[in-house]
Amino acid sequence: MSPLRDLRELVARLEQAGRLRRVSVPVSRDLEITEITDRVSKGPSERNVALLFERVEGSDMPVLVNAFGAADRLALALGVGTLDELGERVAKLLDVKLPGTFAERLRKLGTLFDLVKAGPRRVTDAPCQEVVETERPSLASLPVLRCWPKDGGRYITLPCVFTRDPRTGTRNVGMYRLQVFDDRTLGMHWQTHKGGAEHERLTNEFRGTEPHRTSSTPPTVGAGPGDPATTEPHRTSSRPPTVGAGPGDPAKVMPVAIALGGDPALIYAASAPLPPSVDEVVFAGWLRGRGVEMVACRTIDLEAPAQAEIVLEGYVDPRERRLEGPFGDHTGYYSLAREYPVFHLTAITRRARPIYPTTIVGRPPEEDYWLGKATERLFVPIVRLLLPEVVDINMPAEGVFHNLVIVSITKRYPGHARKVMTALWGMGLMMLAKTIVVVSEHVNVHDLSEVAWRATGNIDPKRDLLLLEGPMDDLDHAALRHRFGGKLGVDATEKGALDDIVQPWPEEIVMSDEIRELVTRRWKDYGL
Ligand SMILES: Cc1cc2nc3c(=O)[nH]c(=O)nc-3n(C[C@H](O)[C@H](O)[C@H](O)COP(=O)(O)O)c2cc1C
Ligand SMILES: [Mn+2]
Repeated sequence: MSPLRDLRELVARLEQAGRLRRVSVPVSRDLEITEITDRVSKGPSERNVALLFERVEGSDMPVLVNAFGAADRLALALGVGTLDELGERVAKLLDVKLPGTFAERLRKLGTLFDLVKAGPRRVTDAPCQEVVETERPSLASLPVLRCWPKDGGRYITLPCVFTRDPRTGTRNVGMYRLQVFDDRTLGMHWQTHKGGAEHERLTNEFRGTEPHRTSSTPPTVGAGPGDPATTEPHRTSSRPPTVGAGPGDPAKVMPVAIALGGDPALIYAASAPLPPSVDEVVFAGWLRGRGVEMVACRTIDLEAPAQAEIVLEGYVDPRERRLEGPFGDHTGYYSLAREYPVFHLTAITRRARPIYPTTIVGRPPEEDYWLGKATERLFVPIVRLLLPEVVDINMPAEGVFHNLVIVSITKRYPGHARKVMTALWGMGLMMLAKTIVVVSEHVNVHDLSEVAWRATGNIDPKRDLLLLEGPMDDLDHAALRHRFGGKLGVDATEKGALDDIVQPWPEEIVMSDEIRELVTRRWKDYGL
């Protein structure tokens, strides 16, 4: 299957597969699209389809939602048969053992060749720049949704946010929601543990120094983010920024590009917790088997995906903060209003007739659960590289990623489950996991009924619970304090001599094979 290039190809493929419905009656972007999407996402699997709203009140742009909201649709978007194939591809890539036979060596070369093909391709003629608005650009034409009744405003929910490390030029792409403050200003909700926030801190540390340039060609339109004449923010809001002097000083701001739509693999990659040294654009290119096409932005020194529907160019001033939220979040609760950075728009570039992609988050399961599932499947082999005792991992919808991680292991020595818990808490964004349940290798981590049975029956709370404190997800409303709180490890493995138990561990009840076969053979005779 050839890799998908953009949202249009995704829409066409989903439609062919009968997994997309067009809604042609007029709908409101205020709450109505959310309620429709929420019902579809939580309904029976036949009803859980991608939706293309063709007539959204107040905008000419159709709205695409729930395109990634099921295993089969996400697999289709990422060009694999099943999400498990993602893990298999990573496992193959990570296999660093020197291959013995010539045929194996060739296969290995093929895998490396995939990586070479993954590099981004620079283009000059880009669909995302069919229309370029640099004079008084405005967000007003976008059908940005108001998702839930008590939201603090409208939110762009499926963006790819591009930033770079001011010292090295290393790119980051993250999916961070954006609150519309006015036609030229957005709240930038990158949480403190994320790549964009780190680039912002680095920009702050490096302020006063010459900004780092990655591209050899200077921006072609406009005088760059820092020219006070072009970027003095146009304020329509009554809430001025609360911290910092006026934005716009070139040495002190960071350029930011926000892409809406584009290569589906890149949209997924923006949501994936890759290590900071891994460029999401290269990763997306590897996923789709062909480098992502990138084009120079017009008013800032960054690149944007050429196949995007819409690109918002602008900058963030690290000294500026503004109240963002509340927002009905993927925890099922409203996240509280807090101080976050602010994005100032310098240009909009777009296709002539763009599709506006968005998503709904709320009480699980919603679309984002499936994006997380793809990450879980991809990361199992990466975790196993460092923790070979890990057999499988499940982060169920009910746990909204960080609340519950279930992991099965091959237990070999005293304290082994604790070693795995503490190692996971030290690995990238796994640091945010609140509860880690460790079960034995034979347990199916995806069977929540089995896990509940083992995890309550196989523990003595005095012996098998590990309680500690550490960094917590920004959105955790129950934590001791914001971004810091308690963590629970549950060792639900079977106990034995390794664990120094004083009463013998009983045997699990299993029928003999002989009788099972007999009953299967005679099943019809019983008249059941
Ligand atoms: C639909 C959706 C919305 C998200 N919104 C946010 C957000 O507002 N802020 C945030 O920090 N992370 C958000 N995330 C999670 C990040 O995208 C994720 O942690 C990713 O790893 C960030 O990229 P980074 O690791 O390069 O920072 C969201 C994820 C999804 C799927
Ligand atoms: Mn990243």
